Amino acid sequence: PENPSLNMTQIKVDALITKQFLAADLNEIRQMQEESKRKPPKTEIVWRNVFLFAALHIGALIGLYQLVLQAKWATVGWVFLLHTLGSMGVTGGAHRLWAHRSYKARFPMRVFLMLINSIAFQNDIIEWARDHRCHHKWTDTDADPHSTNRGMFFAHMGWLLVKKHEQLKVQGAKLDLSDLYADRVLMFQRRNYLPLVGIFCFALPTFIPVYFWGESALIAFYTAALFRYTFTLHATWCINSVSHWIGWQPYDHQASSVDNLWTSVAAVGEGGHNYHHTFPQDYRTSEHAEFLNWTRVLIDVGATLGLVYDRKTTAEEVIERQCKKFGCAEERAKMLQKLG
Ligand code: ST9
Ligand code: ZN
Ligand code: ZN
Repeated sequence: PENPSLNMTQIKVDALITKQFLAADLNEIRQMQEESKRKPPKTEIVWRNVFLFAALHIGALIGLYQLVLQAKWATVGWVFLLHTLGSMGVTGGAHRLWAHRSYKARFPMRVFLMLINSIAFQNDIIEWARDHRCHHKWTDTDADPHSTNRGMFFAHMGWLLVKKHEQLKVQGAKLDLSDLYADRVLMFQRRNYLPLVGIFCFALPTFIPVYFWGESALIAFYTAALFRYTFTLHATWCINSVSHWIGWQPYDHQASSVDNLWTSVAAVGEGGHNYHHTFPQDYRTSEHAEFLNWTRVLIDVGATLGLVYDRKTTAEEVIERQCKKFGCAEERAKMLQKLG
């Protein structure tokens, strides 16, 4: 059998040097962080979003009630499947492939990822990846769209309810996004975004339970569309709040990011956030085992099928050097023993 490591690229230089797209001057970042602490930014609420999210959450609560008490078992499974697929479109697609370029994917795989990404309705992938590159490059400054400097509610979802900071727009404009604009799959998604999310986030999730197992249309809509969409949003947002707050920091004690078991479970493998901020080019985004990283399993299956290649990992010597200099080797060993 073919050696799977053959189409992997091992990164052997220190992470801070190789962060493609992301390399920022550390002193400049410290200065920007201090500045954002000194001058708390003014908050300009976008009421349209406040009302839309409030309505969505009321719908989601009705959906949760129906899911627990009224829905058919097949609908419960359907909700779980849609959350998993939509999340993988975010983690495997928008995040690991497009924002970070941590592996390469052939056309059919990119189309698949773009379609399941549309289930999650989290802005089109180009916009998602632009914000995310800003988050990594200028973490916890005013140029970070969901900076934890502005509190955990802001980092979680508050940032989607207010105008963006001017610094984010100024700094973000300096990013090179040409790789994203050059991908015709992403341009297709951008041009057809509303019909795509209409179909994949709302219409199909409602229609399939009605057509195939006779679920009531209202129950299907509230559970598989509204509740499931809201649940996936919160699982994603937890990476910005909980995963910058409570957990392990074996790789970098200075960062706000942490490795957290629960966010790994809810976000199909994205909870190894201290590792990920330290080695953002690594397609695994953590050192945790497969059961805490289903997105890695998806990418590896893609590689077995010949649809994925050039998966980037980090060499052990680099991880060790990093832990010794900026983190803690004992904490790493203890965490991996506990979480697997
Ligand atoms: C959602 C996204 O929920 C969630 C992302 C989470 C990210 C998580 C990251 C960490 C996790 C990683 C692991 C994944 C885990 C997944 C787990 C799965 C379970 N750079 O935005 P506008 C400029 S979406 C440069 O209108 P406002 C640009 O010129 C939910 N420039 O700003 C832009 O024009 P254009 C559904 C930038 O007016 C112009 O500003 N979606 C940048 O301040 C205007 O942009 C929503 O709810 C930048 N980064 O409004 C929509 N940004 O775009 C919510 C902006 O033409 N959004 N510019 O180039 C909005 O309504 C608005 O964006 C706003 C700000 C009100 C928040
Ligand atoms: Zn982060
Ligand atoms: Zn990332």
